Amino acid sequence: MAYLEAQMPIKENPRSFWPQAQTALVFTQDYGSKDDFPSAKEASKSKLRTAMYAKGPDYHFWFKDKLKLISDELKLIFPNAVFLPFIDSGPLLERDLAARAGLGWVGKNTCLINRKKGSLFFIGEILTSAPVAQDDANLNSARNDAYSLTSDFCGTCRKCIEACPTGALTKERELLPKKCISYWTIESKTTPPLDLREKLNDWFFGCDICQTVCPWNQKAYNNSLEMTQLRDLNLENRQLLIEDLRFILSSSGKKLEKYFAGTPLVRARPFGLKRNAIIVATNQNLIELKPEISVYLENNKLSELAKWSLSKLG
Ligand code: B12
Ligand code: SF4
Ligand code: SF4
Repeated sequence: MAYLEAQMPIKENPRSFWPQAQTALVFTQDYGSKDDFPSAKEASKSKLRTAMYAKGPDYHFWFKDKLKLISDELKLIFPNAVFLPFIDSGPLLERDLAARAGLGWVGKNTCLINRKKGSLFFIGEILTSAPVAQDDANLNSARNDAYSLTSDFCGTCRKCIEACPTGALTKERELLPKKCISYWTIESKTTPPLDLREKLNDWFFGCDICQTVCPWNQKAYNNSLEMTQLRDLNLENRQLLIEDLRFILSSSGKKLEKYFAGTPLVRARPFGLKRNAIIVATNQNLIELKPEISVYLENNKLSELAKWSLSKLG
């Protein structure tokens, strides 16, 4: 993630790149209930354990489209102003902007948390040259509201830090990406170090643990969020998981790209999907997949992982 460092000067001062930016309008958008998305219904049949945000279509498109629509409406009202929508990939500190907009506080798990909504939402923003017109009295009361909203409501709780299986939350509000399951299953272009592999458990793409253990999310979702570290599969689900993983291990890169097109999972690319499949199969002790994994003994980038896996599977 070298881009994070390269983008730092713009993140520190967005106006250095967009001198016309006067205001940031900050939005949050729930991941969406699975039923909202026909393709997500398909995905929910899968037994691959993916982070909740990745169960629907790729938010980079649908959330950006929504921000574009709002920008178009605003342009009608402020024809001389510039409106620039961003979601995720822009060089902006989105959680920081959202906290400053009064949408929540940065929790000890480093996520932006809202007292009513929890943290299971995306953040997007529109930078604009239009100054927000407010008289002094309104501005002061808005500021007061924002400050009371952004107070830290973590208190003495440390559930997220204690539950993180890899110790990625090294201290309050500090995350070491190189230990985070989300990094190793989504962003990384290599295989994880030996000491982390078993800790990745059955996470195929992303990780939700430090959010699902959070009382603010349990409250927002009426205590319905799954919190298990490693799923205990019944026979039927075990068989279904084997089929999902077999498909990934035995499909060509092109086939996988086509299959996952339009979902967040394409970001891991075929290499990442196959790497993740080998790790999940090993951690779930799916010995039935040994023939499919053996094929990767000859693969430049995955042979060491395949060897590790086969030695574990016996
Ligand atoms: C790189 C990245 C990752 C990396 C590294 C994460 C990291 N901590 O930096 C990895 C791959 C590990 C990752 C994981 C996840 N990510 Co991510 N990620 C990003 C991305 C693209 C950049 C983050 C960044 O700039 N990091 C660099 C450091 C310097 O910035 P920072 O950690 O944000 O810290 C700043 C602020 O937090 C602030 N801050 C810190 N403490 C405090 C305290 C106070 C009081 C205030 C005001 C500010 C403040 O100051 C810090 C320095 O400026 C953002 C999108 C974006 N453009 O912001 C999404 C983003 C942060 N990710 C998001 C999500 C959903 C996730 C996952 C939940 C996905 C998953 N389920 O697997 C996990 C969560 C892991 C976790 N516990 O945070 C959402 C967060 C939504 C939310 N409610 O908070 C974002 C905003 C994407 C989006 N547009 O919705 N992610
Ligand atoms: S996403 Fe998972 S691995 Fe990353 S900090 Fe949270 S609990 Fe730890
Ligand atoms: S689990 Fe507890 S400490 Fe962690 S973010 Fe939620 S409230 Fe804060």
